[in-house]
Amino acid sequence: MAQIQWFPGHMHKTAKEIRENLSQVDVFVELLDARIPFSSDNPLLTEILGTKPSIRVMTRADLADPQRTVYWLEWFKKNNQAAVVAVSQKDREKIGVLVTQCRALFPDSKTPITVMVVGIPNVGKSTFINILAQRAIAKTGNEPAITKMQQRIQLDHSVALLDTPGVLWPNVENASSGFRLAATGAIRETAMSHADVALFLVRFLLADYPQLLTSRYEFGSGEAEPERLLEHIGRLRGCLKAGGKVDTDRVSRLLLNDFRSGSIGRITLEMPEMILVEQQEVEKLREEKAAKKAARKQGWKDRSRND
Ligand SMILES: Nc1nc2c(ncn2[C@@H]2O[C@H](COP(=O)(O)OP(=O)(O)OP(=O)(O)O)[C@@H](O)[C@H]2O)c(=O)[nH]1
Ligand SMILES: [Mg+2]
Repeated sequence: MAQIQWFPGHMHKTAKEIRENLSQVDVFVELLDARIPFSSDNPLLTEILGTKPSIRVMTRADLADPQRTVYWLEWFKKNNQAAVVAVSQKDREKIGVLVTQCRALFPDSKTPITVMVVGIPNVGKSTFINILAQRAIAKTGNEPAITKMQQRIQLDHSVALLDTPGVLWPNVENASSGFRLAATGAIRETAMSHADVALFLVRFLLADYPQLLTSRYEFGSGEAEPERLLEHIGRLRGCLKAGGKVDTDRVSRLLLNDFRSGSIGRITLEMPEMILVEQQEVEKLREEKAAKKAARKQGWKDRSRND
């Protein structure tokens, strides 16, 4: 499976700035996407934040499968992760409480505390800040890389918020994670093939949410195969090219938009057990790569000895 990679210059800059400003930040609020709790958990950010106090919040709970969200919350708890809660942009009160909790970590502080909001692109950082500020102070938008630089927002006399641009990581080793990040909208559209991402999504939905697919796109058993189903949706929705052939790019974009807006239903793309299997595969690939590299190196040594 081809890997999707997207790590533009401003992300390098953001990661560097977060590192440099670490001493000025009191608490981090790290946002995860409830539809991809693992793939939205950026190891680069985890490494940068180190042992600084942080609260982790799953956003877009309104789009995620509620049962799976409960499962993930339990899993995070069992695995001793920093406090994780699930919210949607409608949960204004719940989001407000989070800031009170941040502030409570520093009961003796005479100066305002600084809370930096971090996370992958498009996860809802600026929306989260606007909810707290009760006004549209940070620019938001339904695509990644809307926020391009840090922005400080003084919430009241006791808390200042820092909005940051989204950060991915330079090398998403788990190819499936790359596809899930693309499906949820964390990766710039130009960095991926819509058809590849749509086929990945259809394959997953056929396995995990067949009933949602059936009720949205009315199809029979003859179409229950990813390529044929995409073709069927294309015909159903009139995504056709001149000559009547299905426009694969158009139908792929339609499917991705349906998924992102929640029109197919509430869907969570990953579960802890599935990630465990994937991680083992990633580890295997990593070992194979290392063995190949070592063999190449040995080959060079042997050749130079014989020269
Ligand atoms: N359904 C739903 N949509 C949300 C939620 N939170 C944010 N959004 C939407 O997600 C999109 C991205 O939100 P932003 O706040 O711009 O995301 P961001 O993390 O600041 O994005 P970048 O600055 O580009 O990294 C917007 O269209 C929001 O309306 C949520 O809880 N539920
Ligand atoms: Mg933003």
